[in-house]
Amino acid sequence: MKTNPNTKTEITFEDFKAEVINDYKLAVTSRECSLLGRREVLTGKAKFGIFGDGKEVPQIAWAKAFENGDFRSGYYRDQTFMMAIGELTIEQFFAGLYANTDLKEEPMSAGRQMGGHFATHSLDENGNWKNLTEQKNSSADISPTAGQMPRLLGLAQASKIYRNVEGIDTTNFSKNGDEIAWGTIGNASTSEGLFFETINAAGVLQVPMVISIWDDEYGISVHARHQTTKENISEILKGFQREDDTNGYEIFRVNGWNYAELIDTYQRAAKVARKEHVPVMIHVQELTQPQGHSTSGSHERYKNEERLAWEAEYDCNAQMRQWMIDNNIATDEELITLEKDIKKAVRDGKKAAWASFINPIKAEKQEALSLIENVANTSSNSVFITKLKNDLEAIDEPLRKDILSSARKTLRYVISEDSNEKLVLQNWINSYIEKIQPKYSSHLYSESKLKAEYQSEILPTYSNDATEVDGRVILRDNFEAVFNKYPEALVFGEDAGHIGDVNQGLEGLQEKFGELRISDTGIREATILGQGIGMAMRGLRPIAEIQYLDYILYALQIMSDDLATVQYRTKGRQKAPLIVRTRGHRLEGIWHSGSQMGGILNLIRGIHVLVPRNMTKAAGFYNTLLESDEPALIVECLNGYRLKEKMPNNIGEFKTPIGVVETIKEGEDITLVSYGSTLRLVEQAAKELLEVGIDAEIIDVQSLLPFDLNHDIVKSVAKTNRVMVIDEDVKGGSSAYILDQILNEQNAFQYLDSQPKTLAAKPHRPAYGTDGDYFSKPSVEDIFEAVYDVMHEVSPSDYPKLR
Ligand SMILES: Cc1ncc(C[n+]2csc(CCOP(=O)(O)OP(=O)(O)O)c2C)c(N)n1
Ligand SMILES: [Mg+2]
Repeated sequence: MKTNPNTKTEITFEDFKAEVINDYKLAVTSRECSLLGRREVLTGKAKFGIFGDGKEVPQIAWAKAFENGDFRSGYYRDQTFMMAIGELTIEQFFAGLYANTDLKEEPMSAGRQMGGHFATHSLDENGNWKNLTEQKNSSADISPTAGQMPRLLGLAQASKIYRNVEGIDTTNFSKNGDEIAWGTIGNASTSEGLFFETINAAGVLQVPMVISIWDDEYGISVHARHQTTKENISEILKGFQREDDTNGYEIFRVNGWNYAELIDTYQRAAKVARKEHVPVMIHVQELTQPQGHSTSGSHERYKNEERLAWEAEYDCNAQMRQWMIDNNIATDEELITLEKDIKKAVRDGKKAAWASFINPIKAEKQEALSLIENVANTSSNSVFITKLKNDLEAIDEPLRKDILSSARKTLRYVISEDSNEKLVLQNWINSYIEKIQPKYSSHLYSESKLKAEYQSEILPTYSNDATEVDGRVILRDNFEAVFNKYPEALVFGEDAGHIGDVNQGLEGLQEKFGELRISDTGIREATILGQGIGMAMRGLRPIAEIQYLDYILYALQIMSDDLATVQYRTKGRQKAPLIVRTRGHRLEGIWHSGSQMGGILNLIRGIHVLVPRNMTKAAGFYNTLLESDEPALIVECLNGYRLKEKMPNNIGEFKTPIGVVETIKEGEDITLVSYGSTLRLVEQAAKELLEVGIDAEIIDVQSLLPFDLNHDIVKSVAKTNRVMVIDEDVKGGSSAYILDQILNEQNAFQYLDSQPKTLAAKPHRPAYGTDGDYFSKPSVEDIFEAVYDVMHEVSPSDYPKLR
């Protein structure tokens, strides 16, 4: 049997034996980790555990086919695979369970994710790409079932791009596009729409993706008969099998306890996918779950005696063990000794992991104790403080919460006392929070030198004879410059290819740059997003187009759960600088007016949200983002494509800064804050307000996330002493977000002479037609009257009641 695809000759029986024994060792080590891991949760040392027991053997077979440069996009059962590729040690496994915040101890997420969520490092400590072709890669897991699927598609597509698009520097990312993206998913999770959407898309795109379905017949307690038609996912997906004259899949079925067949299957799967770029599905059946789903329950509640007996017999490790004995690879006695040694190694690893988790915290506890004691010794409330100290001291295995909570409570007993000891404790608490908080809060955004905020503005410049063109022409010409400048940039979406998008911002570009870079996709927003995430994780610069902002809701789950958390959940060791392009605001009707900004803003912290008021600003944002390493959503104004703008002569070069507002009209009486399409109405209302003697200042936010980094809005409010936020989202949506920023982040309250106001749309979706819009969203008259009312309150005599 060949177990290494690169080995041309058959290996000797002795070599083969050694390899099998090694594999078995790994399977047993992983199993011991699962067993002990569960105990750690049940005894309270860890909070939650979800393990890979019952899925060990197929993962070992898979790891043999997994090469440097390949990527995994999987789920919480894959611990054995991670161990097999050398990316998870026993200590690291337990460090994850304990939530060790030290990335060196817990490289998956520095304790941010619960155990069982795996990742490798694509970036070094400064945020620079490592050479991904020289390591085995795992994109960082997320918990939502099937959420790994859209990204998997993009990881696979990257190989196709690297193989077929010329001019890209592939050094760190690809060798001739030979990399496979390997996915895993549980049988029950194949019920999710994301699974089916991805399967179809990969069949269309013909990308090197191998998806393994770990089938244990259950999804927690729910049996396959409630999950899958015919209770068999590969049976119902048979139609995807490629035929002589069609695209499609290679589909394999194999039993998860059959070591030899598994190895053979994975080798064959790898060959097809790697060479031919054909997607492969491996349905791994007859798997078990020896300890049940997770530490939250026990499977005896829902599996009958017969099933439990079957699971005991067909446990993949037990089957492999028996196979080894039957084939004279090892004796029962030898295996007993081996298993005993492994038990000890896992126990030792667990102990070491616990020590490295708890010892630093114990040291912090000692520091706090001595400072609290010092305060107690000098305070008239010594009794109470000493009790706090004793309570903390009694906690043998403290958490940071215990330490900080005791220290902070101590201060309450010395509110009206002054002492040096109190000062020392106050300073310690402040510096402790400063030191510890980033362990939990850093890297929501990039912390590298390529952070988008660091890109400075380059203004558009104009020649004397600059012509006025439709806004979409500026975008189009800018995109052309972008695709010339960055061979790794590509755009895809519904109608984005052949016709150059529904508003022709990409007109003619497919002819210039080819179908791989300017592409049409199916109608499948979630996987359009996933394509972008996966390709961005492999060094490309994708622009994923969502045709209308209204339909981003289909992709919002993936943006929120996956894209927005990439940097955070890996503590900066992976990135996906994807640009999501969409268009919205102020068109027609319930599903074509794109105003749901509040929902979006609150769900995608971690992604920049940019709302340019015209196409020159929009083009400038693309140029800024392509020089940075962060994901962003750009919402182009739907009604701006045909409005005239002056054509700049530094197309592709000018940059709109991130997080910087712009004052588009100066005024004395009130600051009006808005963005996007609504600004045009605000400008009109401001003109009309001038006629009645009200001089409003107008600020275009431009960038909702990040928001006004220079705090320019409060400077305006300090001058006008009044503020109103106007937008077309519902009340409590983005206007509430903006007002919160102005009041709580910028402390504008101290400058206000009038109540700060928001003016937003009606709570229902916008009705169709001109009147539908007028009676649904803020109109020029609404804005005029709202502002006038504020001034009426200030001076009823100057501004008598309108109505
Ligand atoms: C979107 C979503 N819904 C529900 C859950 C809760 N949940 C976690 S695992 C799971 C069952 C998954 O079963 P399966 O896909 O068969 O994987 P297995 O655990 O059996 O390996 C469920 C319902 C979740 N994590 N995400
Ligand atoms: Mg299952």
